[in-house]
Amino acid sequence: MRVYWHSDSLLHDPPHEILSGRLVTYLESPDRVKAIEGALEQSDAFEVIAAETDWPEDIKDCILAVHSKEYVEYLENIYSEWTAIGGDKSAVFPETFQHRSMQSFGSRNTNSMSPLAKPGVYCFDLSCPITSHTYRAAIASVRITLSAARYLATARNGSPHFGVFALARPPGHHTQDALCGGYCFLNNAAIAAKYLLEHHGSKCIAILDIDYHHGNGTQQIFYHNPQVLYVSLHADGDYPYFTGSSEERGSGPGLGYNHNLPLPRQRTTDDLYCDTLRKAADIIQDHAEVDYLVVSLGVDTYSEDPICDFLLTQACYPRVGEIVKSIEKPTLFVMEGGYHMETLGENVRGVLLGFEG
Ligand code: Q9C
Ligand code: ZN
Repeated sequence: MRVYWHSDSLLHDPPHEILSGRLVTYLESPDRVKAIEGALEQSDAFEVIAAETDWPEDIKDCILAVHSKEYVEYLENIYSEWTAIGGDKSAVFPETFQHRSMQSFGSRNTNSMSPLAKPGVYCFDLSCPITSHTYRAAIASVRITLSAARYLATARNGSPHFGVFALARPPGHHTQDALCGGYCFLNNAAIAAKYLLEHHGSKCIAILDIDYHHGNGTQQIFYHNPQVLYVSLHADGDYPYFTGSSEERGSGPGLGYNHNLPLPRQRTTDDLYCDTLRKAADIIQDHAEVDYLVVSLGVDTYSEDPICDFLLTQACYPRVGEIVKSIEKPTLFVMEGGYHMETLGENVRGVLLGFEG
């Protein structure tokens, strides 16, 4: 299986985040990519390739098909604006959040706002510090994902379960059209889905999100869109807290194209997880019009993950890959979360080898 990565994605390296009120070392570290790459290189089954730096299609247009222009300009410029007025040089952090009850005077143009105010408009938590290199790393992450998507669309062989892995970082699934959070700045999976629809003649994409956390960003981006079927397995009642209920089914023309399968924290075992994943696979197979599968791959479902509460063992990951394979679609795996450094690489490898099986 081909694996795409890019060294620029390591440049995003904030010193800390605020987790449950504590200032802690940033969990979503560049070492994650190195650990995964190291594990994949140990197997002949993978070929690790650097993403193209010269993206022929305009990468900016692919991003703007998902994210607002104002938001992308914010990501690009906020670090220099913030440091120019004396903000801490290590990273931009929100100082306040624009609560919905503070919007009663209409939405002011954010251009006129203080650099101290803007993060409160474009960010929803304290896990998205923006450093001098964050924008460049986020663009690299998109580049990785689009290179993999293009390979999938152009080089797919006859095999019904042809797959490619985008070793993307920073992750993406918490980013909405104009809002970052949860270590995510640009929604790689969503941008890839749009790209396959707009540049490779796809009629319908399924996004299967198996990160531990609900992909509020991906859900929001496609909530009204029947061309993107979003199916998510995630922890009930955990971060990002306000989304992910099974009652969220999509809206307008998108009604019926959003499926949330929340699972209990502390009680989700290998068997319960795989049974539920098979239900997700059935939902996707009920939509015969799906021509590509994008998997938002998180392995923060592992029992020892430092911020998560499922009980999965390492033996579960090849089973997960096998169930994804059973969907029988050309499949783009996109890296999302997973924070237990000692097993991160092996667990990702387990899923991919289970798929190749
Ligand atoms: N107690 C991804 O896995 N902090 N993002 C959560 C939970 C943010 C996770 C705190 C977690 C974001 C891509
Ligand atoms: Zn996660």
